[in-house]
Amino acid sequence: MLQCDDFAPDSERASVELLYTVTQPPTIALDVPTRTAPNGTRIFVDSSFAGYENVDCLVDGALQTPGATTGGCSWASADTPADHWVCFVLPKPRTVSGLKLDWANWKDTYWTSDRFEIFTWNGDRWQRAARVQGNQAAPTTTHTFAPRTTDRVLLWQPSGGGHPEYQGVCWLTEVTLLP
Ligand SMILES: [Ca+2]
Repeated sequence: MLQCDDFAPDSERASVELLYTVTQPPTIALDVPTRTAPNGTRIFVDSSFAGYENVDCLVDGALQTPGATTGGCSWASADTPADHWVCFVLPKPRTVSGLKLDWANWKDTYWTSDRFEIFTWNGDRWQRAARVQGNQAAPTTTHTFAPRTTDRVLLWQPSGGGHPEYQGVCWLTEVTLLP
């Protein structure tokens, strides 16, 4: 609470309440099982839903067909209250200015995550590039930021940040790093 005398001829004081939320950059361990995509990008995830371990599908250039199976052509995290994340470790640094995210479709719904953040690695620590809140359901959502050169990009979904009707998962069919 911040207060000061506002010098008005009354007994009231001007006051304003400031609330801060301090969020630490996520701590992730890149020691989980990984897959290496044909383009040399290594992909790490926090977890996978049973039957949805095929993380290569996130960078194969192909999209799931709505109404068709989601198996094999989409990756889903486990359905848990934990934070979920996908980390792309590139073969060499490149310019990245955003992510284009193609979401899985199931039961006529795009399971677009509601809240997530995008981080890039500066060689020493994660730097927040974008924070997304209230992301609307859509086949594709695009999130841009000031271009930077990096060899690691992290899509990080905090606990409960999934689609409002499926908050415990992150479910994607393709992730494109924008140059
Ligand atoms: Ca794909």
